[in-house]
Parts: sequence; structure tokens; C-alpha cells
Amino acid sequence: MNLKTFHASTMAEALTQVKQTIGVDAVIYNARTIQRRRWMGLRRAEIVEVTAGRRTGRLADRHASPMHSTIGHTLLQTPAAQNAIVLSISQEITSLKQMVKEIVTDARRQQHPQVPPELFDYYTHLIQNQVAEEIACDIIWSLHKNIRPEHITNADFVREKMAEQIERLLPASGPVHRTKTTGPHVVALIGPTGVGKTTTVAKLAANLKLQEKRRVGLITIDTYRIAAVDQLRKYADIIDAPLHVVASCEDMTAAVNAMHTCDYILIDTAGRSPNDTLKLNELKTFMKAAHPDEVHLVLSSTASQECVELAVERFSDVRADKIIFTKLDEAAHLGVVLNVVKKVNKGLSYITTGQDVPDDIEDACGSKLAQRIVGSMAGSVVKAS
Ligand SMILES: Nc1nc2c(ncn2[C@@H]2O[C@H](COP(=O)(O)OP(=O)(O)O)[C@@H](O)[C@H]2O)c(=O)[nH]1
Ligand SMILES: [Mg+2]
Repeated sequence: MNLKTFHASTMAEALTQVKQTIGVDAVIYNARTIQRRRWMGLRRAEIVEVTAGRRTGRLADRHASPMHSTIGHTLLQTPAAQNAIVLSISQEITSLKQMVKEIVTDARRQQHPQVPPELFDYYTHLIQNQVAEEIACDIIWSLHKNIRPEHITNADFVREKMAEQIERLLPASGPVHRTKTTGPHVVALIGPTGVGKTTTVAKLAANLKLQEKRRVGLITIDTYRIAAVDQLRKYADIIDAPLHVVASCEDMTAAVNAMHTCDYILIDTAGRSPNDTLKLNELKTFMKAAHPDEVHLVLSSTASQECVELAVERFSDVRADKIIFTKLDEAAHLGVVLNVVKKVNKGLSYITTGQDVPDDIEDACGSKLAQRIVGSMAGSVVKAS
């Protein structure tokens, strides 16, 4: 039997060549893809190689007459031909996938002509990390201005520069700090229900008391739930700090006065629904009575952008000097943190990273957070396209 080898860029082309050269009795003996060097050995291309021969004898005669209907049948008969077909289908699927990917990327690029194409992958990854579009765009453009074209293909370098741009958007306010020489430094935590206010008050109180050896007093106005008072009382007992439960503005003034010898007074508040205007107004009057030196708005990094934005809008009306983001240990993306801090233009004071009191709290640090946002991209952006 005379075997012939055919080369083509796709399996379909190779089979056409086989059909044209050998005719109806073609039998495929082998099919595979191979790498070929092109352009003076600089580029590689994948091509299909098919080895086929002519079927001889009676079988061939039988196949000769209904030429057009039998060619496909003959070719399909051998295991090698079956492999060739599977290979051909898988090649088609791969090229279709690639085509779809290019179409999607092109469509995205057309929707965002403002994004420099060579940094588009980085833009996409910011969006995947829930960074708001306009912020992602700003970051990419400042990045574009700060990177020389020859460095754009160096992914590590680009990520490092991007972290610097993100860090600029995450100003830290520093931890609570008493500057006055007399009287307690009063710190209140406000925010929606369940974000971790009480836990964070307990962490702050324990660290101020046990590590910094400060006199700490606690106030709670979360009188709606007995369990909430008990929760804080448990921590107050452990660190041996006085706790006042207040139910009115007069109680608040009296409680602050009663703890005038403390260095710090930490006020825990009941979670309010951002939609409950009545309770938010009540919180406002409590805050006025307490005269806090600092009010920290506590937000959960696991909440949706809409929830966090609504909370920011409603609680800012009460008062918010600094932001605490909780539950970073559970957050899938940190884009929300970036969006909110940029939007409210307030410094981040703390982040919390777990349920353990007093350990799971850190002073907020812009560069660390930026590294976390960028770090989640490591490996996924391997090259600038
Ligand atoms: N995973 C995680 N859970 C936290 C964190 N901070 C608080 N929590 C949990 O969130 C839940 C609500 O906390 P709590 O302090 O009662 O929230 P509050 O309603 O705002 O006072 C509790 O189960 C806490 O243990 C944190 O940083 N990470
Ligand atoms: Mg609470």
C-alpha cells in the first residue's frame, strides 16, 4: 500500500486533500497535530498531519461506484479516522472558544474605549474585584501615565504600580488617639445591625485596657435586646471595665460624667436599619448628648455595594468621621471598601478580620489593603494584552 502524508492547517483541509489525491478508497492510518516553526524558526504554528493510503482489492471495487456517498463512510471506518474526527472537533471547539473570547473582549473594549487596550486585563480584574467602573478607569489612567511603555509587559511591575495608585485612594486615619490632657476621649461606633459593632467595641476596649494600660469605660445604648447588653457586659467583666446602659439622652450625659476619670469611653450603639428614619433621628440625639470626639461608621466588607452605600448615606447624616470595615476575613472582594472610602472621602481607622476578641482587629493600612486587592490578581494577569 502506498501511504501519503498530508499537511494542512485544519483537519477539514487535510481531509479534502486526502479526498482529492487518493479518492474514494482513501483510508486514514494516522492523524496528529504537530508544531512547525515558521518565520525563520521564530514562530511556531500548529498544523495537522494525516497519513492515508488507498484501500485495494474487492473492497475498493465495491466502493468505487457510489463515489460521493462512500467517501465519508470509508474515511470514517478506521480507529485512526475516528481519532482524526475527534481531534478535528476538539480543534474546532478550541478555535470557537478563542473566537468567543475575542468577541467578548472586543465588545468590552468597545464599551470602554476610554481604557488603554494594553492595560485592559488589569481594568477587567479591578471590575471583577467589584471596583466601581469610574474608579477602575481612574486607576488605569494614572497607571498608564506612570508606566513607561517598555514596562507594560512586566506584570509584577504593573501590579506594584497599580497597588501604589490604589493605596492613594485608601487614606488611613490612624487608630483612636487621645490628644486632650483632661477628660475622657469619647469614641462612638455606629452602623447597621450585625456588622460587628459590639465585637469591635470589645476588641478596642480590650486592647486599650490590656495593651496600652488605659482606663476604659463602656456605654451601650443597645437596650432593645437584652442579649445585646449581656454580650457587651461579658466583655466588660473580662477586662474589668465599667459599663453603663443608657436609655435616654439624660442617661447618656450622666454616664459620660460618671466616667470622667477614664482615658477613653467607648460607646456601642444599637444597629439601625438605614431605612428607619425615626431610630436614626434618635441615634442623632444620643450622639449630640454624648459629644463624642470621634464617630466611627462600621460597615461590613461582605455587604453589597448598594447596602453599604445606603448605610453610608443615612449614617453620615447622623455623623461619621472615620470608617471601620469589618469581616475582611469573609470578603470575597475588597472593591466595595475602595469604592466607599473614595466616595465618602473619610479615612479608614480599622479593619477587622475575624470573631476573636481582642485579636482580630488591625489599624487600617492603605498599602496592605491595596496589596490585597492587587494580590488577588496575581497569577491571573500574567501578561498585558
Ligand atoms: N467573620 C467575622 N465575623 C465577625 C467580625 N466581627 C464581628 N463578627 C461577627 O458578626 C456577628 C455580629 O457581630 P456584633 O458585634 O454582634 O454586630 P453588631 O450588631 O453590629 O453589634 C457576630 O457573630 C460576630 O462574631 C469579623 O471581623 N469577622
Ligand atoms: Mg451590637
